[in-house]
Amino acid sequence: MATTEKRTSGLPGNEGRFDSGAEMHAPDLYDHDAIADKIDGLDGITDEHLALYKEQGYLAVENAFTPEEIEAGLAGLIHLIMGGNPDFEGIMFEARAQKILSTLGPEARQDAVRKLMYFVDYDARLKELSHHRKLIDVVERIAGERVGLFQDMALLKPPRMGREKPWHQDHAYFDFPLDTTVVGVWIALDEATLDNGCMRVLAGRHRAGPVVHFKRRDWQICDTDIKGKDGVVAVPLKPGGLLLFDGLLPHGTPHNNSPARRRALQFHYRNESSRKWSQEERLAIFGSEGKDVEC
Ligand SMILES: O=C(O)CCC(=O)C(=O)O
Repeated sequence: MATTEKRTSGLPGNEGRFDSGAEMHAPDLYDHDAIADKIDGLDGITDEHLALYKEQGYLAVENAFTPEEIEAGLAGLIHLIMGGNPDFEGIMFEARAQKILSTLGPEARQDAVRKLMYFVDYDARLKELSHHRKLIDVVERIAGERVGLFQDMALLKPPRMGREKPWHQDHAYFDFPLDTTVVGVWIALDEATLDNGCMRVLAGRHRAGPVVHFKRRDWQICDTDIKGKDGVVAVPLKPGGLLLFDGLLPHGTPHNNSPARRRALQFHYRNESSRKWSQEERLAIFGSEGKDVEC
């Protein structure tokens, strides 16, 4: 990988940014038809697996990172949440934490965070994960050329509180033409289970192209476009497992109703030869309500 693109979070200071919140999703919105098969380790990915990635739009891999690497990544996130790097401003808290944030101690404060954005330049441990040689090799095999990291975020679903990330295509958030290879990498830092909000994907649907998104509980695919569709695959993962997925693959995660944390990193890479689009070009494809949205 040659580059990390220069990115800014656009987020104001650590203390004041809250998710907008939303009503609860329908209880059956994330029902699944199957559980994803897993590959053991990034070294285990064969050309047949890559062909499967093209067909189904995702690959799930257990043991992609060692426990030490995951511990380092978590330590990096917690360091940033606790204000360990005063230059870092990319934290958003859960809407439900708004009234109580100032009363929270360090542990409880961590469980009020919804997400962190654009952090790899603020913590070497997180940067190392995003530039992990074995991971980049796999992403470059998918892209067929060198890739660059263009987005990094971490969505943490605090116990009981972590709200859903409604069904969406990540490409809808990015100003890149549709022929860009966008590869998402979602890394489990805790065990991600059916109960605490593991990923759900609509297998193979990336091949049918873009879906118009609307502002509902988020910038999202309408529930009615998902409900009753065959091919929903749930992707529970152990810590250190990861999901590789196509930028056009519809995916989402339900509310965390469990007492367990569900913390994850998400990196996005694109092929280096890709062009940029204007926001207007993106909105013309994915829907006009998606101005200035972020994943
Ligand atoms: O981590 C999650 O729950 C979902 C993250 C996601 O899909 C996204 O932000 O695009």
